[in-house]
Amino acid sequence: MSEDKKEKRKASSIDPCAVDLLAYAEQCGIETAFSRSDSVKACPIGAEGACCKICSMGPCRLKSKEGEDAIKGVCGAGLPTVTARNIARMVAGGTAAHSDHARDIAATLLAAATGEAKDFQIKDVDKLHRVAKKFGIEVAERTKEEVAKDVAEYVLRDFGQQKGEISYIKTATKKRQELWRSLNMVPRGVDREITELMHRTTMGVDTDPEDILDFALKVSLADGWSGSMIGTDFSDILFGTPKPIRSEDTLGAFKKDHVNVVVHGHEPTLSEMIVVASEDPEMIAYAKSKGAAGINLAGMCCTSNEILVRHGIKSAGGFLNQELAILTGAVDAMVVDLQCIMPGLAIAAEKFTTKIVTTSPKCRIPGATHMEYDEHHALDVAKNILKYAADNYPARAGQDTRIPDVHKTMIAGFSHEYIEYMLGGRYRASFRPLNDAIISGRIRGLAGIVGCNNPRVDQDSLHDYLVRELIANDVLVVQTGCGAHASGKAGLMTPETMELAGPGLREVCEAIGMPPVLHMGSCVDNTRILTVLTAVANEGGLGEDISDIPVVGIAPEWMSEKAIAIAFYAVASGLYVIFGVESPIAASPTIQKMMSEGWEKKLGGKMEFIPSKEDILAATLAHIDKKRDDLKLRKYEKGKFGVEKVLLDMAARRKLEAGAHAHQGVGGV
Ligand code: MSK
Repeated sequence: MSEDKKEKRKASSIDPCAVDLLAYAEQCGIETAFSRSDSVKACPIGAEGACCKICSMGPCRLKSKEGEDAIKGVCGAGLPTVTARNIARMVAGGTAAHSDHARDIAATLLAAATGEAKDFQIKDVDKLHRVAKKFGIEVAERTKEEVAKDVAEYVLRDFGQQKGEISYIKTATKKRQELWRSLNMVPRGVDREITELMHRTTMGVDTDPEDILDFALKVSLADGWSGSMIGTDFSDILFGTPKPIRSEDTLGAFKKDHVNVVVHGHEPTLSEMIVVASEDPEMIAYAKSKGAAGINLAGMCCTSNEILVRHGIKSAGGFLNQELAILTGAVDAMVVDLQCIMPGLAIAAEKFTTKIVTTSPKCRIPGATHMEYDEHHALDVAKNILKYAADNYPARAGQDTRIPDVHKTMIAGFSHEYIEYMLGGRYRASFRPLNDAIISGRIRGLAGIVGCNNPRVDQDSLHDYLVRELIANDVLVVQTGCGAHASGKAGLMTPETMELAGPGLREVCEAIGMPPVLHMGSCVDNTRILTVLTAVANEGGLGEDISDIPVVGIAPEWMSEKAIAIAFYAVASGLYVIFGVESPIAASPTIQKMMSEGWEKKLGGKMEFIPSKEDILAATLAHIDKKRDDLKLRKYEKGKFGVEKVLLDMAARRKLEAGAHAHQGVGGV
């Protein structure tokens, strides 16, 4: 190993379970993403967005000490064009991933409605009706299956539509819809926009950087206001809208004497069936027949978030924990669907008895066993997978394991519907109390801290710093994806965390009985944040649009193209978005300016890459305070609040609702 590599910072974690398992990996010479990130140097040209490889005249390395105008690719493309094209293609990739996930969920809803997927039922009829009404679909005197069929067919059109507007656009604020229409930014159909972006960015088509970025924003809206929103809504209809639920989130999720099965990836369909199958007495008896005490299910990444928020299934953590779970020596089967699944799983599994099971027709991994999921026989597939895991248990029985004895309680499941109920109660469900708390200065502003882990920084370190600092500064934090896992593992997702909050935020949390850090679900559930912010804007008092609200979106440890797609749709919706780690546009000051100042003028939102956590914090608070000033709200001062508003506590709210219950003669809370 060269001297510079020896001196290089070792990729590590602030999670004690990860630190112990990484030490074990090093001792045994087992490679992981952490060790590979130490030995594989990032390409400095590509990392900054300065490499063009869309044709074979290159790859062209557009780096020059004389500045971005001093060098061109063989075809004459300048650096801003190349950098814009590169990030635009990331948006296409991310939008394709979220939207293809959503397409499968919509197909499952349709199959459930027509009786073709008999193992799936429509669990949340209230949500089905709410979604149907958004699209003007009749619900009265119709069966849930009839309504679900119409809803699924209506929305499935979004994918292949060639003309018109995608369905959910009409749920944005009026002002935002008008802005998008004036900019020709409303997507016609998901597939059409992704295809056109790939076409525009191939050799010799669109070379105007601003035009490329504008179109990438349009594509991202097909993610945020179609693909991902469909994923969230339809998962709620099929499996239930999340409500707060207690669980745990650490690598201590395994049990030595049980058949340990990890479900990993993103889609909730097969994992829902595995939850059902794991509780089936026949399956438990089968596991016992193999010498195990039972079946222990744990989640990983966003599949974990899906079954965590609906069933309280314990999580073994986020993206960077996937190989570490195998290193515990306790996993009998890791069952994966798609997205964020490292091929390195199969390499790690070779050293243990763990079986990697791929299930999606879209995702195979050399070295894994493929047991294909089919929605028409979903429960049978789930049972076969559990049997396969149980059959593998005897190979591990009696062996040492390294299951960390670390357990962190968490409360997950804050859907936008529940937040509205939590704030106002069943009969007065409203975001008014949240708006009032921001107006009075008890809550300084809002932050969504979302996105991945990336071994180029210590696992969870940026998430943890920002969450703690922001709540201490009276900023209410919402989280999804692996950001939510970081806080879950750190024990920050409990009501007790209000001890760490500033005095105003703490008062609100105490009155409402909520943690200052809210788990809102998986990556596609970032659309829940869009829905909350749209409702906050429509509620009044904080401007007319998302761009007026004191709020910032942050992905401090991002790594995925999907994170870039989310950032683009968040900006297009009016948010200031900050990304940490590396900047894929660092090579081009023109593109940086376009995505910051340019987008702020055009869209009221902007995107910046800021490597230092202290600078991210400072930029977040400065933006929140600027938005407060623009709204002419009182200046935020810790511990000093504006106009006294009476916040209803739980007891007072129940009393009110009991009154409404007696009056209306219907079920109470
Ligand atoms: S799983 S996209 S590592 S958040 Fe949704 Fe986590 Fe990022 Fe995958």
